[in-house]
Amino acid sequence: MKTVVVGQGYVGLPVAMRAVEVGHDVVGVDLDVARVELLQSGTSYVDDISSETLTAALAGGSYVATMDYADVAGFDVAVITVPTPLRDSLPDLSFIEMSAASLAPLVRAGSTVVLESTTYPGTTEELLVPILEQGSGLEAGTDFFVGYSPERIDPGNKTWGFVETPKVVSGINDDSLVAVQGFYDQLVETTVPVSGTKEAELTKLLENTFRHVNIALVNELAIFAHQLGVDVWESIEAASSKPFGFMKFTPGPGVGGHCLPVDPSYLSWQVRQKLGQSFRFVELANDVNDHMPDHVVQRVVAMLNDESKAVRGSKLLLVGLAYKPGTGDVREAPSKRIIELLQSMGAEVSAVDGHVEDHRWPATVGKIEDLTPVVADTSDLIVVLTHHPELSLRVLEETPTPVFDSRNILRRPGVVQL
Ligand code: SAJ
Repeated sequence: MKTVVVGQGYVGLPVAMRAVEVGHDVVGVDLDVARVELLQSGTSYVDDISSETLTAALAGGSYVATMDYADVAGFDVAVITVPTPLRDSLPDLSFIEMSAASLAPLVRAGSTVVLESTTYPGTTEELLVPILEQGSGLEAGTDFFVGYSPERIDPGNKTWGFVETPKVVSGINDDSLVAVQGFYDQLVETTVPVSGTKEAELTKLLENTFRHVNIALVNELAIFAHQLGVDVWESIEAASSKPFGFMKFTPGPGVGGHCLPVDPSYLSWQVRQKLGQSFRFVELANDVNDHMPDHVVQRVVAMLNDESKAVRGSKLLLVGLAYKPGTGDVREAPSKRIIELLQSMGAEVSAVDGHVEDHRWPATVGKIEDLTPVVADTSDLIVVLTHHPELSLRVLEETPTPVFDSRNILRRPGVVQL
């Protein structure tokens, strides 16, 4: 079986490698020449895929990385795993459109095309199908099959990898569902069929909107609990003792990454576009989460003020820039807005984060290689934003420098919690 995976990022490459593992001939397509060159050289840039796995796939002749759709000809199944970002706060489906237009002429009778990218309900049937039909001259659902299966890749998750995570599958009609489910049944342990592609598209948006809204809830709770003099962290921990009907979320300096700050807005955009109504939960969650960096800065200013220090000229040390622990990904990370605000007030900002590579490091922020006692003691204030697993807390436990802890990892006098 010849499988094509369009988009070789943190979602597409694991799909491609799994297809290789189950015996498919796989073509990985990406429009980023640097990525294709790295893949062709056997160098993986995706945390969950080792270069050894990639090299073995290349050596075995069952994987090719390319920018050239000529290599795609004769495919049986094509999986589209391209980004669906926001552009000026609006959904940007251009990568799906370009991929579909490139695939369409190569669709044959009996082919299957599956979309995995996160998008609003209706995209598969209203955007993808017409492009494929127009470019192939064939009829979707009859001559070839089309479906939607949301990605659930959680980078770095050692428990729930691609194979172990149940995969929701759908088709534009029954024959398409059979084709799509048949494909994924070869790759993953469990497939979860739903009646239509719109239900599958909504499933993914529900999963991430659920998180986004609940994170916003505890963020707003944290703001009010602080003003009320109540320890919200202790209450969240206590609520977590409830063995049913509760799911723990924790406050933070904001919501980063390529999923949560983006996906729910696809839902609220569609509701506004198609129904002329506002999806208030999403818009409120966006507002609360987007303003957490401003709240962190307000708390930092108050702590400096308690020390009779102005922000201007203060040496501030940020611990953690990435959007969550264990990754060097700084996309939409709260640290970006926090840095902007602090530097606009004249603070001298440096940071320590061993996960963030140089090419992703903010140009105006001093890079601290190692969190030593001297570094901590010579700062005017320390702000904990992300708690990477390997971060040694000893220096933070022992320094006399005040610490603003947005992740509740320290409990001692002189440390102020979010
Ligand atoms: N965050 C909080 N409090 C929380 C949880 C998260 O402030 O209680 C913040 C994080 O610090 C981060 C942001 O929210 O800045 C997003 O965190 P996340 O844990 O949701 O991590 P993501 O963005 O990598 O989300 C991915 C999603 N996976 C996919 O979209 C396939 C999400 O659906 C997963 O549930 C999530 O990983 C996961 O479970 O780790």
